[in-house]
Amino acid sequence: MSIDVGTGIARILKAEGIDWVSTFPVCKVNNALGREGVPMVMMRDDRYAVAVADAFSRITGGTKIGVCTFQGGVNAAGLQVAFAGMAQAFEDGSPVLCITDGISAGETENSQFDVTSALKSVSKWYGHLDKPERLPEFMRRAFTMLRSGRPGPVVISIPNSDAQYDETVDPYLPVKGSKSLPDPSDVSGAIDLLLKAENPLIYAGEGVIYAGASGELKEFAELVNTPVVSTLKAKGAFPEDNALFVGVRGEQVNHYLEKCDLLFAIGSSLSPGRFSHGIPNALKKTIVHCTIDELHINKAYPTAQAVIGDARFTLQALIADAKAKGGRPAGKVAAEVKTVRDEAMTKYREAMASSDKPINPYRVYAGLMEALDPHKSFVTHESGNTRDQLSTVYDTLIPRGFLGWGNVSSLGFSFAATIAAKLAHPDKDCVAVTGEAGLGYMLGQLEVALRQKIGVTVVHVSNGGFAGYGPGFWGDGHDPFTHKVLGYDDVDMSKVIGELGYHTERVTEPSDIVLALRRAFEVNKSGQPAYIEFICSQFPIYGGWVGKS
Ligand SMILES: Cc1ncc(C[n+]2csc(CCOP(=O)(O)OP(=O)(O)O)c2C)c(N)n1
Ligand SMILES: [Mg+2]
Repeated sequence: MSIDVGTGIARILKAEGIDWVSTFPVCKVNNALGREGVPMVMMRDDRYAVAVADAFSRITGGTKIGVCTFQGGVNAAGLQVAFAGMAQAFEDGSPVLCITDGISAGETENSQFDVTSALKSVSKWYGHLDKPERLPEFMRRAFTMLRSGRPGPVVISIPNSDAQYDETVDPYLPVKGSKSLPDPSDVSGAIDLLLKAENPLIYAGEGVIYAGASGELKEFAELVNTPVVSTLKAKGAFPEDNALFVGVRGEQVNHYLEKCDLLFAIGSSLSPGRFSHGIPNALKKTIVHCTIDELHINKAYPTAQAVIGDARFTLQALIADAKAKGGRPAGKVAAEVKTVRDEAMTKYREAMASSDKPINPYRVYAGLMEALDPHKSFVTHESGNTRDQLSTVYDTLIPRGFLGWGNVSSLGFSFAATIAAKLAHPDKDCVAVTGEAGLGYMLGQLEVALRQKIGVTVVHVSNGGFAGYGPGFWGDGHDPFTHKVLGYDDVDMSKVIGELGYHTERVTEPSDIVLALRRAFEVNKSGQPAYIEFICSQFPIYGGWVGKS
């Protein structure tokens, strides 16, 4: 039977278990999605259309694929704005499917912006549907890539969504992702090195979360009695109340990265970026690198032993090999982790108990930890101090109880992430913690949560500027001319956002923090979003990243 490509896409998405698509108009397939009953979450700009779908894929660890549509073709206005979201998804390796209008035959080379080369630079695969009957082939390829190997965005561009094809010729059947097991001799070599090392350290990356391997990681770490550091994006991959958990950042992490003679990386590219650790004195250390992608081997550091495969299958094989070789004795490993961690955390724990006014931001984070059930909640940060501070102190007990993001951290993503988290887990309290800059990005999007009745909470650490950018007790600041905005003395954002229809509060008393948060989570239950403004001090103190040396 002959159908149009747009209808074919809608049916294929349904067959693939896609429950909704995020979008910003116009994209020509949207009408077919609507006609076929695929719900659309319409954001208020194209970057957020991508970001919500991207975040959904991250939060579900790729077990569900986020899908978005945006405007393309010769009038690629939407695509040019969406590009920011795509670049971010590509940078962070998120398996999101982006569908856009393609440039049709007879219209190529008409515009200045080169769509093909731009999209190729931010995707795992860019498929331009040059014949309507190839749609099943392209969609099979897209979903195979989204579910296999190293995660990354896939783009399908549709030059003519009205073009007809016969859907009975190549009937679409949903595709499965494939995973690979590591070479047993590599596994054995990795365990031999680990058991020989004096001070090994496990370095867990987001691949552990995508592989659903948190349980295996815990079993492995305990079997070989080795402390664990998680990357920002892997925060929560290892339970942070475990005796072997060192941290994401902070003096204790620096201590272990310096001290280790063997670094055992699992599910991380080991790329020394802006928001990750470098490995100090790497040339004097042994690096075992378990990764899904051979492009990461011998990338920034010489790899002593590579183990290539899916993180869960890899960990299962490592566990079996280490068990056969007797594991590692417990020794004083856990006791040392506790001592070093407690010492490093002392100043933050003091700040978390502070009764200062304006409120110390760490007291807000302590309030979040008190008001939220760590097994039934989702918290994410913004770019700026909220990232740096939360990733230093916020205890995460389950994978994606906290979403750390950003090899580069594009302001505004937290709101998209929180919307996606609530759509993925309607039973969880979902919170975005932001400063002024992130709030500025998300203001235009706030209407979406009201319209869609998505009960999320935005926590604003309101400190009147870009903390640490201007001069203060920490020094001169690196942007002394560009750090001030209208702050809480000038504008009452809780009134502004309250007028939109959010439940809002402005909190100045440290003792009100937990109660205000609880009230917000209560109204969230009925689908009303909340915004809580905490009048805070500028306190740009947090754990650092260890540089590559
Ligand atoms: C898209 C984008 N542009 C610029 C930046 C650089 N940047 C990072 S944080 C920040 C300001 C943060 O200030 P605020 O939101 O008030 O948080 P605070 O540091 O005060 O807690 C800026 C400009 C960025 N991360 N993302
Ligand atoms: Mg600020």
